[in-house]
Amino acid sequence: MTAVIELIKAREIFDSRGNPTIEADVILSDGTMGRAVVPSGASTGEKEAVELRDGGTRLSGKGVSTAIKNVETEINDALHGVSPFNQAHVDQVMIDLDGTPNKARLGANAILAVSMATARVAAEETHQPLYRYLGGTDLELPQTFHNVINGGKHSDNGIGMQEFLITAVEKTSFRDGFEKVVNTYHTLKKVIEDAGFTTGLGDEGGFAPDLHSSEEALKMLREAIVEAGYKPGEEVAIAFDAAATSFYNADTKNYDLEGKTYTPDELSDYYGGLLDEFPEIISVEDPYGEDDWENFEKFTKKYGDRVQIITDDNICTNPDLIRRAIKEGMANSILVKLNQIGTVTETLEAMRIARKNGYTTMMSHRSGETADTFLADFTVATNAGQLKSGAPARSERVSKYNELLRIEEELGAAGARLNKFPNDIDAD
Ligand code: 2PG
Ligand code: MG
Repeated sequence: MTAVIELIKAREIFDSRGNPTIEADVILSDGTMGRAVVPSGASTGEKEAVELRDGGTRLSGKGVSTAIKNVETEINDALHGVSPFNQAHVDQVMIDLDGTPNKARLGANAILAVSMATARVAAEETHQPLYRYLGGTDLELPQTFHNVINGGKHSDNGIGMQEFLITAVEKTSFRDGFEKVVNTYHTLKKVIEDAGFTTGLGDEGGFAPDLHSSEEALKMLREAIVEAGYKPGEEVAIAFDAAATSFYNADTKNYDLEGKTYTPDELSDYYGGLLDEFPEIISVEDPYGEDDWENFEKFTKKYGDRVQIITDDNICTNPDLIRRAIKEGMANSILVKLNQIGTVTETLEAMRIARKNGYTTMMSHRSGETADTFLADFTVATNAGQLKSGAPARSERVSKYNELLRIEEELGAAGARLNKFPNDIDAD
């Protein structure tokens, strides 16, 4: 295993929203190649590493030709002759080369594409699947959460909260759980149609009916679960990502949701009411905005024993921010997105800190995705426990689940470990 990095190429391809993104190829001295593509978010946290876009008029300013140039010149030169097997070193070389705290100079999209493609080529070189190369042995399939009603910034309807997700809690295998989700998804389509709404899809493959409230969306989810023949909460449960930054009013410090204004305390009561009305809700993400740590923490104190509370926009997979969140008791779970921080190594660090401190981890896609399945392998490799990758529809979402089906087959369906929500504590 003496092959070293010989050449790094990059190109501009397009994501599921028709926006440009970067694909990188890392080629070793023996000709072996690893390829990876980076995704892109819509509800991006302010503290996310910088996605370098060209600006100007071409492709509405979203082109990534500067980031590609950075890969093919500076990054290519700095990594020439470096071993692909030392991921931490490869990532550190790029972090140092960039020299900014948020990867603003070379672009987190440029750096991450190379970081992921390096892991891929190293796996390829050792003739192992990516999940095995990165994760070794004792791996488990995640609990998956599926965004089946899209609101907020992911659709044009009247629903203020961003994501309404279903998850199969009772299952005998990953496939069994996924089939329950698929059955519920198809039933949901009928429920929405019968109520007289259209069944067009939002950015993450979920339906985007023009409902007027989040409560209506939750009612439809429950109806779909029941009509599909499952017990809400016991067999198929519900989660939501409020993505509250998108309805936070920075001037008044209140929240403007679906035509009403809530003070932070009123919003807490509103959520509390939803948890009472829908006891099948087991996980809540971003109930407060990204500059509202205080109210986020208050919410966790009040409801943290009852449901999983995930912080996303506030911590952006950033190890330093995660340390602060843990110290202040902000949540009890973190969302993990590789492109929020920009390297494989820093993402692993973020997860390690969270778990050492009793936080659960949920791996996440972005609303702008491609068919790249890196995320599925990475979820298994890190024993993340949970993954959200959108509805069981549209290839850029389903590609990850299909990869998990393949991984389960490889690990041996019967013997494959399955995470039990929230973090295996009730496993026998
Ligand atoms: C989120 C993500 C993924 P986006 O807020 O959790 O669903 O959305 O990629 O648009 O930031
Ligand atoms: Mg989120």
